[in-house]
Amino acid sequence: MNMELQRGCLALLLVLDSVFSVQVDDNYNIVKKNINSNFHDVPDIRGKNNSPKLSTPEECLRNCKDGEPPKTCHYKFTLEFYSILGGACEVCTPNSTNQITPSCQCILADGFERTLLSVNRMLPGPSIQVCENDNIVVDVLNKMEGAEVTIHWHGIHQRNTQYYDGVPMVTQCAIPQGSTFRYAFLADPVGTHFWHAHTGLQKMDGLYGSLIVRQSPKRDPHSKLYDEDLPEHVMLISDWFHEGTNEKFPGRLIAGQGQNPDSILVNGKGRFIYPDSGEETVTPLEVFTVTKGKRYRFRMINAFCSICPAQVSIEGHVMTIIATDGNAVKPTPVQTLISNAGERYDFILNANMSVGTYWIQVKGLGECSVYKIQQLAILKYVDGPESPSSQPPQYDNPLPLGMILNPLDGVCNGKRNGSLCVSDLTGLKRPPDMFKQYADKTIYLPYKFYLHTMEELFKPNEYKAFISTFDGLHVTSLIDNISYEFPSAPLTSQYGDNDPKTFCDGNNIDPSQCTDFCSCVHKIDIKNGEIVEVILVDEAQVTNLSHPFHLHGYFFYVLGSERLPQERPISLKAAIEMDRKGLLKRAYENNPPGKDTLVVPENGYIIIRFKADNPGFWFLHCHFLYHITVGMNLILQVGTNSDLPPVPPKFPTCNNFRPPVATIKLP
Ligand SMILES: *[C@@H]1O[C@H](CO)[C@@H](O)[C@H](O)[C@H]1NC(C)=O
Ligand SMILES: *[C@@H]1O[C@H](CO)[C@@H](O)[C@H](O)[C@H]1NC(C)=O
Ligand SMILES: *[C@@H]1O[C@H](CO)[C@@H](O)[C@H](O)[C@H]1NC(C)=O
Ligand SMILES: *[C@@H]1O[C@H](CO)[C@@H](O)[C@H](O)[C@H]1NC(C)=O
Ligand SMILES: *[C@@H]1O[C@H](CO)[C@@H](O)[C@H](O)[C@H]1NC(C)=O
Ligand SMILES: [Cu+2]
Repeated sequence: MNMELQRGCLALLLVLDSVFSVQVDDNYNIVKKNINSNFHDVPDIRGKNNSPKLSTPEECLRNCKDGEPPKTCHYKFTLEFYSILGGACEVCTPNSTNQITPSCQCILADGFERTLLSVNRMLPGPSIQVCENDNIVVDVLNKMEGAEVTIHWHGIHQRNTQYYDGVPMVTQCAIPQGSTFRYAFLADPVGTHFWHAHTGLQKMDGLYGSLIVRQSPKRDPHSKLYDEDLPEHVMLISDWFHEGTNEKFPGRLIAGQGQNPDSILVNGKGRFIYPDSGEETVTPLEVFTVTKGKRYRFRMINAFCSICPAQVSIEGHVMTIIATDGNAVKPTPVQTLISNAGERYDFILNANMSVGTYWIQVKGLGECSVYKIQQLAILKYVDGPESPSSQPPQYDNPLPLGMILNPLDGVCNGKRNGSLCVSDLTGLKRPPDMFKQYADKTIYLPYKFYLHTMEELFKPNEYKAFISTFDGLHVTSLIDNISYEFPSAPLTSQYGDNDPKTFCDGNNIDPSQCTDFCSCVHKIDIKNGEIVEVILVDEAQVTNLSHPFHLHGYFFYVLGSERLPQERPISLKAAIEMDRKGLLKRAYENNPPGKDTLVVPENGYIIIRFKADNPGFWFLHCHFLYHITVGMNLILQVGTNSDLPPVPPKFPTCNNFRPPVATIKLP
């Protein structure tokens, strides 16, 4: 059978039975299961002797071919408290990051000694690099003293594997110390994704890594635009403290206020200049090697956690954007790429300059401008010198800006030359129904900070979550006047074990339950299959602070995005009024790319749509870590539990334990 035909049949099968998925049998052969089977019926692939057959990175990292059977890519993540510049650095110096089991367990980061959380004693953690529709299995062993954890696979839609989305108390109980939780899901959709802890502040202490899903050249609309798509050209950028994240939570008032980072890392590497002495650490910078005359696909992942946007530029080179969050876009050249926590951008770098070595500058913007936080990396041509001949770019004397993607002020195409926004990018797919005039359901979601007075916050018997900001303000995040609370039992697997009174929906609230501040399990119900429009409205209006929102389980499409002038503060009421008058502009004719993470401009709004065809409990939240901790989250419930595949056998359970006191019989 020819490949095209085979693919057609497969597609048909997929349509006919929605729970079709690719499975492995006892001998690690791929078997196709159909109706009513699902991922969880896989026999324990550890086999009888319980010793896992793990994949090396190379087995699954390959040139993806059409018609090739999917592989099972099975990895083990061991999570620990660990040390930067620890004893391992007396044994060896790390030289490669694309490993599951590092040959050297020394982590250098930016040369500043601290404790971190590590996966397999690496920073970033192991990179997962697979082909479309491979079967990813990850055994997460929690060896962190006194800590629980879940891992979210950011960008993976978890269709039919809703139990593995990694949101604590929404899709699973957190993994307790000493225990292993086996995640298993299909590598879908394709694209540049990443994985990270979704519990507490652990992500920023080191629990993150890349997750790359490639496709065959035939299925990649841009394959002719580049010669190489190599694992060493994944560029994961992250912000970094020189102390544990808990030191900044809820936040100090006298020394080291706020939650702004000390440093930035590029693939876990960098240097640090001590502000007082001007001395610089001597750790290696990340080096991206290219050969003159070739075109390379780079895959940039913004794994920042703080509120700082990140600005990337490469000396003398253009970045031609070809995809974002896994969605191909019309190739768009830019010189400066600004992104926010959780976003990914793929770009082509044409190594057509003279053989040499060039600077890559990664600047932290927004609050990071106060301490001028930046990091450098190197683009080295084969046969070029070890370091660039030019002076390293400084924070205040950066590489030339040229065309900017995502300028901070949100002023883009048409209104000003020299900058583009996501809404100016052109997607290559136009999903049907998405751009019809009226969505089936519209949800307005204003969000803001609730500013506490000390008297009101520190009352006996009240324990409201809060963070203290840089300015010493004590705030809690509210979406639609609600600060998100955890359910007591995970909704995918133990919905009925929750007290229904703990749920609330800001769009449909019982006034006796909530007025101007309330905290509850914020959950909005959506019918399976509806086209849903969400209008996020920035009532927070903190100068130069724009919040990136991430939706699990879906791509969404941006119909509108606008920042209002300072003298016209936006509010829910103003947005509804504008919409009534037709002033919330929806660009029906545009063809925006699908995204899963996008920033809402300060004092502005975004209008996003998605087709709710993936049942489940999906988190929608600000991707700033400290905002998550104070409730800038909610759950979109699509369909009901009966629309989900069966709960995996022996899936871990948890809940409150509160037997009536009168029934307790002490011995
Ligand atoms: C990296 O280090 C390991 C051992 O520490 C060594 O075997 C390997 O050859 C090194 N690789 C490179 C590319 O230098
Ligand atoms: C190098 O490639 C870029 C991007 O394709 C292009 O804009 C630029 O003109 C090329 N430069 C030279 C010197 O050929
Ligand atoms: C952008 O540049 C073009 C060509 O130089 C010019 O015609 C146009 O007026 C400029 N637009 C703005 C908003 O400055
Ligand atoms: C939200 O709180 C504000 C005061 O902070 C109040 O004016 C408004 O009515 C509240 N909205 C709802 C839906 O309760
Ligand atoms: C906001 O950002 C702009 C541009 O980066 C900067 O000029 C301005 O000083 C910032 N304002 C505040 C209050 O930080
Ligand atoms: Cu936020």
